[in-house]
Amino acid sequence: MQKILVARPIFPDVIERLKQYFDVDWHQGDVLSAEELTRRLADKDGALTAGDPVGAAALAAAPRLRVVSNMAVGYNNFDMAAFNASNVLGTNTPDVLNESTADFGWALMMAAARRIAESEHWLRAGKWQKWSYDGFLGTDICGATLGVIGMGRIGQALARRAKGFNMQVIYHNRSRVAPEIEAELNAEYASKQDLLKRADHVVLVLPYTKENHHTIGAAELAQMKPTATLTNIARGGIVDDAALVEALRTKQIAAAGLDVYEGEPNLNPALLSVPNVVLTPHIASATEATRRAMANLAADNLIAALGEGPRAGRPPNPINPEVIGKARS
Ligand code: 8YV
Repeated sequence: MQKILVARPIFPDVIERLKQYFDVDWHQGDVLSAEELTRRLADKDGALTAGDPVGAAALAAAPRLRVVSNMAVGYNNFDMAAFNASNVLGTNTPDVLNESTADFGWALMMAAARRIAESEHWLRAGKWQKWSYDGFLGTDICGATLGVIGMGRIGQALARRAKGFNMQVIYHNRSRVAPEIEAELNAEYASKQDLLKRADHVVLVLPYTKENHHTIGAAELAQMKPTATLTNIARGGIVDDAALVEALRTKQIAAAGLDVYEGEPNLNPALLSVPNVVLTPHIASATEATRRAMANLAADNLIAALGEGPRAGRPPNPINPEVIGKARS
């Protein structure tokens, strides 16, 4: 039997599925350190990760390893140049999380715009004595302009929901989406600068790459409206968190909603003392149904990539399909 590592606690029934095909080394404790992950990968043919960094050193130390299946759509934790150089396949879990993640983007955006977390904390602290005409005034969603940065599958699902709120949708992306998608979403392409100036609510849904590092920093925040909100459901590092803290403190923008952070789970401590930001612990895809679908898809990818099951040799979501069938190097 081929050997695999499952680097994280996941649904036990998915582990049972994997055990039908493989000798499973299941790590259920704290997140593995880089050294420990490398050590546990050394004798494995495949692995299932969820955001764990896998780079050249780990691959070099695991000569049998042929596939690493990430239980996430984002795969910035994989050094894909190293995967390609070693002919190791990477796989991810796109699509199954689009709707849950888009729902969550709206929840976070609306919570920020309508000051839900901030007012709840105030209420819980026993500060509610009387109604006041100017208590927790927020920014409207309905009829406002939504600015989506990153118009991939999740960005599109997010934009699709804007119709019900009678919003104008503008978007920025590496390249324009197909005209029929623009028409369906009633979305107008805009330069990043134009979008930042015009949007009432900016939502980030782009993958993390070197080029996207600090897509939103001090200069970009300075271009936004003082009534605007910023929501990040993409990846830490796309926003310069220190610059955001400053912009929120000085009310350069009205509010923010963050699900992801630079250096998470160790977020910038200054964020904790800023009232006008809603903070959630990377849970945009976290519904029971979606996380189950992601875990099963990650398992499907692993099983197929290692030549087992009904799709043997044809994993559904290869990131670098060009290495399929090539010998390990
Ligand atoms: C994952 C995510 O739960 O899919 C992604 O890219 O950010 C989340 O849905 C998280 O990355 C853990 O793998």
